[in-house]
Amino acid sequence: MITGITGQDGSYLAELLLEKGYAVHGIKRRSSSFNTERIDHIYQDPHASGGHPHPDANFKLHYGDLTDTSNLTRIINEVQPDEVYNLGAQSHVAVSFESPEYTADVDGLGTLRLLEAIRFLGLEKKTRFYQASTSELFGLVQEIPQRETTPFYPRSPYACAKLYAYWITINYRESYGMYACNGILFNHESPRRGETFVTRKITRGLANIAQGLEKCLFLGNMDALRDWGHAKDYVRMQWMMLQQETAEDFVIATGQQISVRDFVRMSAAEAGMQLDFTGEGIDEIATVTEIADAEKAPQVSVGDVIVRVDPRYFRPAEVETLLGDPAKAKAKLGWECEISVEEMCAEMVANDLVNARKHALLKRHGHHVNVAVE
Ligand code: NDP
Ligand code: GDR
Repeated sequence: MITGITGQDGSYLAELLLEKGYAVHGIKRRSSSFNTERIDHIYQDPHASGGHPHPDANFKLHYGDLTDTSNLTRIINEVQPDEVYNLGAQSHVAVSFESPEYTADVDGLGTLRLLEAIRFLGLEKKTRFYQASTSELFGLVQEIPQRETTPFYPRSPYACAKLYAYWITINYRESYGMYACNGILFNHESPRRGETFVTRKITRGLANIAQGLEKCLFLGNMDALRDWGHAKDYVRMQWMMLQQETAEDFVIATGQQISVRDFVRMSAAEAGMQLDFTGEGIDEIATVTEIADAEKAPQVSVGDVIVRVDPRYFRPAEVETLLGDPAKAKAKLGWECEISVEEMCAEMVANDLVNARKHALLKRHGHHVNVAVE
């Protein structure tokens, strides 16, 4: 059973588990518009054959919400899951400053609701539990690189909620002998990454600029340093963590970090443009110095300013630097990251260029194109 099945990680994890022959149950939220775009390709329409519905398709979705105890308890009772992956969350750090109480409810108490439902239903010896913990717990870092023993210093309502979830997971393991563990995952991205997280905002924004759909990308703190991996590598580790003899917590990271600015530079190169960064703080800009691939970037000229800073994207308290040490995961589980940040960036830009070309074509034919930015 996967909470957050409609999100980036939920979609990759569902694919992985289905490949392994699992029956996968996902919890999705009711939404006024479709929210299953990331999993539509694996969903088997029960009516697709035109005849009677197939009741035993391996992939089932249940309406639910991490704020709704009775709903979660009912679904867990129905499904009797062997493994629960709690990936559902209000996962945006900046948004957590706007909605701190909701974030605490979903990300903190939501975890307790699942653990307590498992215990209440007498499943504590059957159901294994994975908690999506985060490098945001390290916040104002106390040690470089960060490992399982590094003290936490959360810097946002999101991180504070996830701190509660981290400890309540350990508490249920120690109190009730549950197989419950935390994956302390550093940032991981992909073409399925939400459009308002910085990597996807950059790859999508630059692809749109290259194809003439936008003029300029506005970002916040370009000095922030992150340890970025690929979501596919990280969901493999989520599964591995539930297959051990005893439950333990693991840091999952690449061990390399780069700045937001360098991710912009790398993405621009993938989109056929070379950039020069000048100015400091809120006056920093990126100017195009060369068009290396005019087929990718037909709508951009040398001298165009295509990235600027907007202080609106600064956070009340920032996490400036994160760098993980995945040594324990490598030693104990043999896990290693297979996709580099350069390969991931290339995949993301290629995907966003395909989308941008489609949108540009529609626009040329007079259709309205939504290139919403945030
Ligand atoms: P996403 O934001 O892409 O997905 C979050 C999922 O949670 C979505 O399916 C969303 O539904 C669902 N959700 C949100 N609120 C609720 C709610 N109230 N009840 C039930 N479901 C809800 O996140 P990722 O896939 O990137 O991350 C997965 C998990 O890992 C999250 O818990 C995140 O905090 C954590 N994490 C992520 C990292 C990363 O770099 N990606 C790193 C470390 C931890 P909907 O689609 O309807 O919005
Ligand atoms: P993060 O990811 O906060 O690390 O949380 P995000 O991509 O939002 O920010 C990374 C860094 O980039 C800086 N930044 C901007 N961020 C956004 N979103 N938009 C901008 O315009 C912008 N400009 C600069 C940020 O200030 C920050 O320093 C992600 C989420 O997936 C969490 O759920 C997860 O727990 C952590 O990663 C690990």
